[in-house]
Amino acid sequence: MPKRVLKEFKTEYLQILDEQGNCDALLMPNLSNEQIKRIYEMLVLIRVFDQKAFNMQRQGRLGTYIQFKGQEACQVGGAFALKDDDFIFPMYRNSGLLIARKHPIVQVLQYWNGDERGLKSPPNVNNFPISIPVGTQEVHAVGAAWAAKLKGTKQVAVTYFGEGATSKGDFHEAMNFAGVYALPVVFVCENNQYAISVPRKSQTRAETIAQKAIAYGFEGVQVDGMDIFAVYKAVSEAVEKARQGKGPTLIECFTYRMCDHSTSDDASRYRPKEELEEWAKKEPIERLEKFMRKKGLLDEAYKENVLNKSKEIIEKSVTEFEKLQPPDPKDIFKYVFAEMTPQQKEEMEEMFVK
Ligand SMILES: Cc1ncc(C[n+]2csc(CCOP(=O)(O)OP(=O)(O)O)c2C)c(N)n1
Repeated sequence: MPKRVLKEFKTEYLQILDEQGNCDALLMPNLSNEQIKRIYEMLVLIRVFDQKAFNMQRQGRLGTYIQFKGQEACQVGGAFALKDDDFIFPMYRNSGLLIARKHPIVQVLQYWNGDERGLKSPPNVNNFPISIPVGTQEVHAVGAAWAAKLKGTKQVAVTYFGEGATSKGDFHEAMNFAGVYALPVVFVCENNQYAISVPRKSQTRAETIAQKAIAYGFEGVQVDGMDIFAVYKAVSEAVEKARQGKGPTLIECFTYRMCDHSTSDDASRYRPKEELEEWAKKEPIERLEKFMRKKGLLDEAYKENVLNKSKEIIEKSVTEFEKLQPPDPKDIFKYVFAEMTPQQKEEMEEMFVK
Protein backbone atom coordinates (compact mmCIF):
# COMPACT_ATOMS: atom_id res chain seq x y z
CA MET A 1 0.00 0.00 0.00
CA PRO A 2 1.37 3.44 -0.87
CA LYS A 3 1.79 5.66 2.14
CA ARG A 4 2.14 9.32 2.98
CA VAL A 5 3.34 9.65 6.57
CA LEU A 6 5.11 12.32 8.54
CA LYS A 7 8.37 11.12 10.06
CA GLU A 8 9.56 12.96 13.13
CA PHE A 9 13.26 13.47 13.82
CA LYS A 10 14.25 15.04 17.11
CA THR A 11 17.33 16.26 18.92
CA GLU A 12 17.84 16.68 22.63
CA TYR A 13 18.52 19.90 24.58
CA LEU A 14 20.53 19.43 27.76
CA GLN A 15 20.93 21.74 30.73
CA ILE A 16 21.93 20.44 34.17
CA LEU A 17 23.01 23.57 36.03
CA ASP A 18 20.77 26.63 35.75
CA GLU A 19 21.73 30.29 36.04
CA GLN A 20 20.98 30.31 39.78
CA GLY A 21 23.37 27.42 40.37
CA ASN A 22 20.60 24.82 40.85
CA CYS A 23 21.42 21.41 39.54
CA ASP A 24 19.29 18.51 38.30
CA ALA A 25 20.51 15.68 40.51
CA LEU A 26 19.21 12.99 38.17
CA LEU A 27 21.14 14.35 35.21
CA MET A 28 24.27 15.28 37.15
CA PRO A 29 27.37 13.48 35.81
CA ASN A 30 29.39 11.34 38.18
CA LEU A 31 31.99 13.86 39.42
CA SER A 32 33.63 13.88 42.85
CA ASN A 33 33.92 17.11 44.85
CA GLU A 34 37.64 17.11 44.08
CA GLN A 35 36.96 16.83 40.34
CA ILE A 36 34.46 19.70 40.51
CA LYS A 37 37.11 21.82 42.23
CA ARG A 38 39.72 20.94 39.55
CA ILE A 39 37.21 21.93 36.86
CA TYR A 40 36.51 25.24 38.63
CA GLU A 41 40.22 25.97 39.01
CA MET A 42 40.78 25.33 35.29
CA LEU A 43 37.88 27.61 34.33
CA VAL A 44 39.39 30.42 36.41
CA LEU A 45 42.91 29.78 35.09
CA ILE A 46 41.86 30.06 31.45
CA ARG A 47 39.71 33.15 32.14
CA VAL A 48 42.75 34.85 33.71
CA PHE A 49 44.92 33.73 30.79
CA ASP A 50 42.42 35.08 28.26
CA GLN A 51 42.36 38.54 29.82
CA LYS A 52 46.14 38.63 30.25
CA ALA A 53 46.80 37.60 26.63
CA PHE A 54 44.37 40.27 25.40
CA ASN A 55 46.07 42.93 27.55
CA MET A 56 49.50 41.85 26.30
CA GLN A 57 48.38 42.18 22.68
CA ARG A 58 47.12 45.69 23.42
CA GLN A 59 50.45 46.54 25.04
CA GLY A 60 52.35 45.32 21.96
CA ARG A 61 53.75 42.28 23.79
CA LEU A 62 51.86 39.68 21.71
CA GLY A 63 51.35 39.62 17.93
CA THR A 64 47.65 38.79 17.87
CA TYR A 65 45.15 36.98 20.04
CA ILE A 66 41.67 35.46 19.84
CA GLN A 67 39.65 35.64 23.06
CA PHE A 68 37.12 33.03 24.21
CA LYS A 69 35.48 34.79 27.18
CA GLY A 70 32.04 33.24 27.81
CA GLN A 71 33.01 29.97 26.14
CA GLU A 72 35.20 28.52 28.92
CA ALA A 73 32.75 25.74 29.85
CA CYS A 74 32.63 24.45 26.26
CA GLN A 75 36.40 24.01 26.29
CA VAL A 76 37.04 22.77 29.83
CA GLY A 77 33.98 20.48 29.74
CA GLY A 78 35.31 18.84 26.58
CA ALA A 79 38.91 18.56 27.78
CA PHE A 80 37.92 16.84 31.04
CA ALA A 81 35.92 14.23 29.13
CA LEU A 82 38.95 13.02 27.14
CA LYS A 83 41.95 10.80 27.63
CA ASP A 84 45.35 12.30 26.86
CA ASP A 85 45.87 10.07 23.84
CA ASP A 86 42.54 11.06 22.28
CA PHE A 87 42.99 13.61 19.52
CA ILE A 88 41.82 17.20 19.56
CA PHE A 89 41.59 19.31 16.40
CA PRO A 90 41.07 22.84 17.67
CA MET A 91 40.16 26.15 16.04
CA TYR A 92 41.75 29.54 16.75
CA ARG A 93 39.32 30.26 19.62
CA ASN A 94 40.54 27.24 21.59
CA SER A 95 43.50 28.44 23.66
CA GLY A 96 41.48 27.42 26.73
CA LEU A 97 40.97 23.93 25.37
CA LEU A 98 44.71 23.58 24.76
CA ILE A 99 45.59 24.72 28.27
CA ALA A 100 43.01 22.35 29.76
CA ARG A 101 44.68 19.65 27.63
CA LYS A 102 48.08 20.20 29.34
CA HIS A 103 49.51 22.44 26.60
CA PRO A 104 52.19 24.58 28.30
CA ILE A 105 50.91 28.16 28.68
CA VAL A 106 54.27 29.52 27.58
CA GLN A 107 53.84 27.71 24.26
CA VAL A 108 50.33 29.05 23.74
CA LEU A 109 51.76 32.58 24.12
CA GLN A 110 54.64 31.66 21.81
CA TYR A 111 52.14 30.63 19.13
CA TRP A 112 50.12 33.85 19.38
CA ASN A 113 53.36 35.74 18.99
CA GLY A 114 53.82 34.14 15.58
CA ASP A 115 56.09 31.25 16.49
CA GLU A 116 54.53 28.01 15.22
CA ARG A 117 56.73 25.94 17.54
CA GLY A 118 54.22 26.87 20.23
CA LEU A 119 51.81 24.33 18.76
CA LYS A 120 54.10 21.34 19.32
CA SER A 121 52.03 18.94 21.40
CA PRO A 122 53.33 18.03 24.86
CA PRO A 123 54.60 14.43 25.19
CA ASN A 124 51.89 11.75 25.34
CA VAL A 125 49.09 14.23 24.59
CA ASN A 126 47.56 14.37 21.11
CA ASN A 127 46.87 18.07 20.59
CA PHE A 128 46.80 18.85 16.90
CA PRO A 129 47.61 22.41 15.77
CA ILE A 130 45.06 25.20 15.89
CA SER A 131 43.37 25.77 12.54
CA ILE A 132 43.15 29.37 11.39
CA PRO A 133 41.25 28.53 8.18
CA VAL A 134 37.62 28.10 9.18
CA GLY A 135 36.50 24.46 9.30
CA THR A 136 39.48 22.65 7.77
CA GLN A 137 40.17 20.88 11.09
CA GLU A 138 36.86 19.00 10.85
CA VAL A 139 38.12 16.86 7.96
CA HIS A 140 41.49 16.34 9.67
CA ALA A 141 39.67 14.97 12.73
CA VAL A 142 37.71 12.57 10.57
CA GLY A 143 40.97 11.35 9.01
CA ALA A 144 42.47 10.69 12.45
CA ALA A 145 39.28 8.94 13.55
CA TRP A 146 39.37 6.74 10.47
CA ALA A 147 43.00 5.82 11.16
CA ALA A 148 42.13 5.01 14.79
CA LYS A 149 39.28 2.79 13.63
CA LEU A 150 41.42 0.95 11.08
CA LYS A 151 44.19 0.43 13.63
CA GLY A 152 41.74 -0.49 16.41
CA THR A 153 43.40 1.89 18.90
CA LYS A 154 40.13 2.96 20.64
CA GLN A 155 41.21 6.59 20.41
CA VAL A 156 38.58 9.25 19.76
CA ALA A 157 39.05 12.44 17.73
CA VAL A 158 37.27 15.59 18.87
CA THR A 159 37.08 18.66 16.71
CA TYR A 160 35.96 22.15 17.74
CA PHE A 161 34.51 24.75 15.37
CA GLY A 162 32.09 27.69 15.32
CA GLU A 163 28.60 27.76 13.85
CA GLY A 164 30.02 29.77 10.93
CA ALA A 165 32.09 26.74 9.96
CA THR A 166 28.92 24.67 9.50
CA SER A 167 28.23 26.67 6.32
CA LYS A 168 31.40 25.34 4.70
CA GLY A 169 31.78 22.30 2.47
CA ASP A 170 34.34 20.83 4.89
CA PHE A 171 31.57 20.42 7.47
CA HIS A 172 29.40 18.44 5.07
CA GLU A 173 32.28 16.28 3.87
CA ALA A 174 33.47 15.55 7.39
CA MET A 175 30.01 14.80 8.79
CA ASN A 176 29.05 12.62 5.84
CA PHE A 177 32.24 10.56 5.85
CA ALA A 178 32.08 10.15 9.63
CA GLY A 179 28.48 8.96 9.41
CA VAL A 180 29.03 6.52 6.53
CA TYR A 181 32.02 4.86 8.23
CA ALA A 182 30.67 5.18 11.80
CA LEU A 183 33.92 6.84 12.86
CA PRO A 184 35.00 7.56 16.45
CA VAL A 185 34.74 11.34 16.14
CA VAL A 186 32.90 13.99 18.15
CA PHE A 187 32.03 17.28 16.46
CA VAL A 188 31.76 20.11 19.00
CA CYS A 189 30.23 23.26 17.60
CA GLU A 190 30.65 26.31 19.84
CA ASN A 191 27.65 28.25 18.63
CA ASN A 192 28.61 31.64 20.04
CA GLN A 193 25.86 33.39 18.02
CA TYR A 194 28.20 35.30 15.68
CA ALA A 195 30.68 34.55 12.90
CA ILE A 196 32.54 37.85 13.19
CA SER A 197 29.57 40.19 12.50
CA VAL A 198 27.27 37.59 10.90
CA PRO A 199 24.51 36.63 13.37
CA ARG A 200 23.43 33.04 13.84
CA LYS A 201 20.10 33.57 12.01
CA SER A 202 21.96 34.50 8.81
CA GLN A 203 24.11 31.37 9.02
CA THR A 204 21.37 28.75 8.54
CA ARG A 205 17.60 28.50 8.27
CA ALA A 206 17.71 25.40 10.49
CA GLU A 207 16.31 25.83 13.99
CA THR A 208 19.38 24.28 15.60
CA ILE A 209 22.88 23.33 14.50
CA ALA A 210 22.45 20.00 16.34
CA GLN A 211 19.69 18.85 14.00
CA LYS A 212 22.09 18.88 11.07
CA ALA A 213 23.42 15.54 12.37
CA ILE A 214 20.11 13.85 11.54
CA ALA A 215 20.73 14.23 7.80
CA TYR A 216 24.04 12.40 8.20
CA GLY A 217 22.46 9.55 10.11
CA PHE A 218 23.78 10.14 13.60
CA GLU A 219 22.89 11.85 16.84
CA GLY A 220 22.93 15.60 17.40
CA VAL A 221 22.61 17.16 20.85
CA GLN A 222 22.21 20.81 21.80
CA VAL A 223 23.57 21.71 25.21
CA ASP A 224 23.68 24.84 27.31
CA GLY A 225 27.28 25.78 26.51
CA MET A 226 27.60 27.89 29.65
CA ASP A 227 26.73 24.90 31.83
CA ILE A 228 29.93 23.00 32.55
CA PHE A 229 28.10 19.87 33.71
CA ALA A 230 25.96 19.66 30.56
CA VAL A 231 28.99 20.03 28.28
CA TYR A 232 30.99 17.50 30.29
CA LYS A 233 28.14 14.98 30.28
CA ALA A 234 27.36 15.35 26.57
CA VAL A 235 31.00 15.07 25.49
CA SER A 236 31.67 12.16 27.91
CA GLU A 237 28.71 10.22 26.55
CA ALA A 238 29.63 10.95 22.94
CA VAL A 239 33.26 9.93 23.54
CA GLU A 240 32.21 6.71 25.26
CA LYS A 241 29.86 5.90 22.40
CA ALA A 242 32.60 6.58 19.84
CA ARG A 243 35.08 4.43 21.79
CA GLN A 244 32.64 1.53 21.72
CA GLY A 245 32.49 1.74 17.92
CA LYS A 246 29.02 3.27 17.85
CA GLY A 247 29.94 6.21 15.63
CA PRO A 248 30.00 10.01 15.71
CA THR A 249 27.98 12.68 17.53
CA LEU A 250 27.46 16.38 16.86
CA ILE A 251 27.26 18.51 19.99
CA GLU A 252 26.07 22.07 19.65
CA CYS A 253 27.16 24.15 22.63
CA PHE A 254 24.74 27.07 22.75
CA THR A 255 26.89 29.89 24.07
CA TYR A 256 27.98 33.49 23.55
CA ARG A 257 31.21 35.26 22.72
CA MET A 258 31.49 37.79 25.57
CA CYS A 259 34.32 39.59 23.79
CA ASP A 260 35.32 40.86 20.36
CA HIS A 261 35.88 38.40 17.51
CA SER A 262 39.61 39.08 17.59
CA THR A 263 42.05 41.81 18.54
CA SER A 264 41.27 43.52 15.21
CA ASP A 265 37.51 43.66 15.83
CA ASP A 266 35.10 45.92 17.72
CA ALA A 267 31.91 43.95 18.42
CA SER A 268 30.06 47.04 19.71
CA ARG A 269 29.69 48.05 16.05
CA TYR A 270 27.32 45.16 15.33
CA ARG A 271 26.05 43.83 18.67
CA PRO A 272 23.69 45.66 21.03
CA LYS A 273 25.09 46.20 24.52
CA GLU A 274 21.84 44.86 26.06
CA GLU A 275 22.40 41.50 24.36
CA LEU A 276 25.81 41.10 25.99
CA GLU A 277 24.30 42.10 29.35
CA GLU A 278 21.61 39.40 29.03
CA TRP A 279 24.16 36.70 28.21
CA ALA A 280 26.48 37.85 30.99
CA LYS A 281 23.80 36.69 33.46
CA LYS A 282 24.30 33.13 32.17
CA GLU A 283 28.09 33.10 32.31
CA PRO A 284 29.68 29.77 33.24
CA ILE A 285 32.04 30.59 36.12
CA GLU A 286 29.66 32.52 38.37
CA ARG A 287 27.06 29.84 37.79
CA LEU A 288 29.40 27.11 38.99
CA GLU A 289 30.42 29.28 41.95
CA LYS A 290 26.77 29.57 43.03
CA PHE A 291 26.44 25.77 42.87
CA MET A 292 29.69 25.18 44.76
CA ARG A 293 28.77 27.68 47.45
CA LYS A 294 25.49 25.85 48.07
CA LYS A 295 27.37 22.54 48.25
CA GLY A 296 29.93 23.97 50.68
CA LEU A 297 32.72 23.55 48.11
CA LEU A 298 33.54 27.25 47.79
CA ASP A 299 33.97 30.14 50.19
CA GLU A 300 35.56 33.56 49.76
CA ALA A 301 39.00 32.40 50.94
CA TYR A 302 39.10 29.49 48.47
CA LYS A 303 37.81 31.69 45.64
CA GLU A 304 40.49 34.31 46.30
CA ASN A 305 43.15 31.67 46.59
CA VAL A 306 42.20 30.13 43.22
CA LEU A 307 42.29 33.54 41.55
CA ASN A 308 45.65 34.48 43.07
CA LYS A 309 47.17 31.12 42.21
CA SER A 310 45.93 31.43 38.62
CA LYS A 311 47.47 34.91 38.30
CA GLU A 312 50.74 33.56 39.67
CA ILE A 313 50.82 30.68 37.15
CA ILE A 314 50.05 33.00 34.24
CA GLU A 315 52.61 35.65 35.30
CA LYS A 316 55.29 32.97 35.61
CA SER A 317 54.52 31.73 32.10
CA VAL A 318 54.59 35.28 30.73
CA THR A 319 58.05 35.87 32.24
CA GLU A 320 59.29 32.62 30.71
CA PHE A 321 57.70 33.46 27.35
CA GLU A 322 59.32 36.89 27.22
CA LYS A 323 62.75 35.28 27.61
CA LEU A 324 62.28 33.00 24.56
CA GLN A 325 64.42 33.51 21.49
CA PRO A 326 62.35 34.46 18.44
CA PRO A 327 62.40 32.00 15.53
CA ASP A 328 65.08 32.34 12.85
CA PRO A 329 63.49 34.12 9.82
CA LYS A 330 65.41 31.72 7.57
CA ASP A 331 63.07 28.96 8.78
CA ILE A 332 60.42 30.42 6.48
CA PHE A 333 62.48 29.10 3.57
CA LYS A 334 64.04 26.06 5.18
CA TYR A 335 61.02 24.08 6.29
CA VAL A 336 58.40 24.46 3.55
CA PHE A 337 59.68 21.28 1.84
CA ALA A 338 62.02 18.54 3.06
CA GLU A 339 64.67 20.11 0.84
CA MET A 340 64.82 23.68 -0.37
CA THR A 341 64.13 24.30 -4.07
CA PRO A 342 66.79 26.27 -6.05
CA GLN A 343 64.38 29.20 -6.11
CA GLN A 344 63.97 29.16 -2.33
CA LYS A 345 67.75 29.07 -1.90
CA GLU A 346 68.09 32.05 -4.21
CA GLU A 347 65.37 33.98 -2.38
CA MET A 348 66.90 33.23 1.00
CA GLU A 349 70.33 34.40 -0.13
CA GLU A 350 68.88 37.53 -1.63
CA MET A 351 67.12 38.34 1.60
CA PHE A 352 69.81 37.49 4.12
CA VAL A 353 73.21 37.44 2.44
CA LYS A 354 73.16 40.59 0.38
C1 LIG B 1 38.49 29.41 5.05
C2 LIG B 1 38.35 30.72 5.75
N1 LIG B 1 37.48 31.64 5.26
C3 LIG B 1 37.34 32.82 5.88
C4 LIG B 1 38.07 33.11 7.01
C5 LIG B 1 37.90 34.45 7.71
N2 LIG B 1 37.22 34.25 8.98
C6 LIG B 1 37.91 34.22 10.13
S1 LIG B 1 36.94 33.92 11.42
C7 LIG B 1 35.56 33.85 10.49
C8 LIG B 1 34.21 33.59 11.14
C9 LIG B 1 34.07 32.22 11.72
O1 LIG B 1 32.97 32.13 12.58
P1 LIG B 1 32.64 30.85 13.41
O2 LIG B 1 32.95 29.64 12.59
O3 LIG B 1 31.25 30.97 13.89
O4 LIG B 1 33.67 30.87 14.62
P2 LIG B 1 33.88 31.99 15.75
O5 LIG B 1 34.97 32.91 15.25
O6 LIG B 1 32.58 32.69 15.98
O7 LIG B 1 34.33 31.26 16.97
C10 LIG B 1 35.87 34.06 9.16
C11 LIG B 1 34.88 34.05 8.06
C12 LIG B 1 38.98 32.13 7.46
N3 LIG B 1 39.74 32.30 8.56
N4 LIG B 1 39.08 30.94 6.83
